[in-house]
Amino acid sequence: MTENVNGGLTKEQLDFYEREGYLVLPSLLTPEELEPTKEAMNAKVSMIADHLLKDGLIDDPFIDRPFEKRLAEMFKDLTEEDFLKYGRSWRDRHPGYFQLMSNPKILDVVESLIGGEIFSSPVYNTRPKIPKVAAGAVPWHQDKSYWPGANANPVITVWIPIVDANEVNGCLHIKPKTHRKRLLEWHHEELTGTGYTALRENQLGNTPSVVLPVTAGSAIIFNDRCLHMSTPNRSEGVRWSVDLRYQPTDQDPMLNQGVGFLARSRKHPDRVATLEDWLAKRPEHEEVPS
Ligand SMILES: O=C(O)CCC(=O)C(=O)O
Repeated sequence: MTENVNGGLTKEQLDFYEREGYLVLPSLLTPEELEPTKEAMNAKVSMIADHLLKDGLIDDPFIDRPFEKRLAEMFKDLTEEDFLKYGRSWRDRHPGYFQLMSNPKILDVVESLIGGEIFSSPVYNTRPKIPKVAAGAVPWHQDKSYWPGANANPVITVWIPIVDANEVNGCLHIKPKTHRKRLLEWHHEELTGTGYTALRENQLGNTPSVVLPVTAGSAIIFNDRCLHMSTPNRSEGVRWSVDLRYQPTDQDPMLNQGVGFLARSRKHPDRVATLEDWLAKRPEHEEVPS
């Protein structure tokens, strides 16, 4: 594979993405680069442990358990409802997430796809997928179903597992070549009560799906038309992941979803958001007129 001296995607990778609608970048981030994200996740897990202790639901905060086990063990003897009180996915404004969203390696990849004026979407999720919680599994959908009216095309998802993701703990599945589809008519999933947007079997087409097991720190890139899903976690640990989203700055910043930030600007590097801007949700860093 030809190396790209600028750090972004190679021609082969770009061709694959264009053709198949997704791309796997094995080991994009080092364990050191994942540390701040883990710190953000650990901070939330410790807060939840404190609540559960206070409510008398656990008598041990499982403080000595490894990162990939602690949250699962805290909820092992509790109910799905106990877990979902804290949300099926999290969007905390912790510096660790800003550091990840601003990682130059990720931005180089995104720049290869959409150019050097990059807006980091307010829609980013931490997914603490634990065993036995139905809301951890995500039905077939297009991300665009969550912002059907937005003038944003394409929104690029960068999906990063913080532990190895595989078929046992519920990795991503993707339908190749669906990235140019229009937005399909979706419904709210009813079986498990998650309310996720979902597609019916007869809308999925004949293309076989691909299962994408990847190691921690790898990245899976796809756009908001590409059909994807993930299966339940049948392991004993947590399938930790984050999904980040980026789009060109001249598109809808989707204020109804929250406040994003200017992650990279080749034209106006001085306007790129700092951690302080992001923590303060400063709107002037949402979009830069070109
Ligand atoms: O992480 C998952 O299990 C599902 C992710 C997903 O559906 C998304 O990022 O849009």
